[in-house]
Amino acid sequence: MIDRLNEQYGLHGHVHFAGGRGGMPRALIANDHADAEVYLHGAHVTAFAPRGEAPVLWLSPDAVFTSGRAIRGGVPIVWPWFGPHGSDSTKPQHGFARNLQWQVAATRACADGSSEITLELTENEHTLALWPHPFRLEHTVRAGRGLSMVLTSHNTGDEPVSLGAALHSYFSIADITQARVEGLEECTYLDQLTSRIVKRQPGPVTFDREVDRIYFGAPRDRVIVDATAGRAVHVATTGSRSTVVWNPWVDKSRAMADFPDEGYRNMLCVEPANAGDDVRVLAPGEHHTLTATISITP
Ligand code: TA6
Repeated sequence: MIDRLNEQYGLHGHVHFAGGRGGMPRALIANDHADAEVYLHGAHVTAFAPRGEAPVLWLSPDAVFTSGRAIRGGVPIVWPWFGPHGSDSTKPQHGFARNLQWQVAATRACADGSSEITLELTENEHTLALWPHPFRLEHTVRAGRGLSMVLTSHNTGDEPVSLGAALHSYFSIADITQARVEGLEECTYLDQLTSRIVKRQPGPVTFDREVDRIYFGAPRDRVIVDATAGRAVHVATTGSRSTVVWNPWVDKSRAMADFPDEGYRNMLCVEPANAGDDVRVLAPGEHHTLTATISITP
């Protein structure tokens, strides 16, 4: 399979395919500007670093690479629902797209020196059992000076569908107690820990305990200031009016088998999403695009 992928989609100086953890196939991007890694499982970006920069994404050292479950860290694709299923708790949290193997649809060497790969997922008997709708899901990842991810949902059926989604991005943080998120000031948010709506975020979001919030508001750049690392991570988005911010803190870290007990100190999730009441309804034949563009400044 790896040989066929390299024959069909390998691009010298940009993308090649290799076996990864758990024997799972992955695309390795290496160009003049950056290194990145994308598993076909879940179309899951597991690594991104501009050349000369420390890794931008956090990947759990205890992550499990097996079919049917999500890799912990990087950018899991939450789709077609965010959080627990609306009515059936036996269905997987955050939907099924991150638990399944996707197909490579295209690779491209871009004029600016960045590299692009498009993966796609369509319905099968497993997805239809969980969500009785046909669909085509495309994820285009472009790695260069920045990382851009474009998740396009196509309603290929003849009924309207309601979609929840998130680019559930785990960022690498030098010290969470010295980090803050700017760009959410004044936003209303749903506190997932108390199920309370809080009217406004006073100032930057800081972290001294578990934080699990869905912020609502028009898409603006979110900036993660990692003071200890002396850098800022910019997260721009389109197609989203909800941003999820999550740090599990110590108790949740210890409760997750694929997450180091102290892992919360060095990670933070800021997730462009269609979550809460920002779910999107697609008429037959319609499509919706959710994007995240990540860049680093000193
Ligand atoms: O994005 C925040 C969240 O919804 C949290 O509530 C937590 O459950 C996190 O996602 C991770 O979920 P997962 O299913 O990947 O363990």
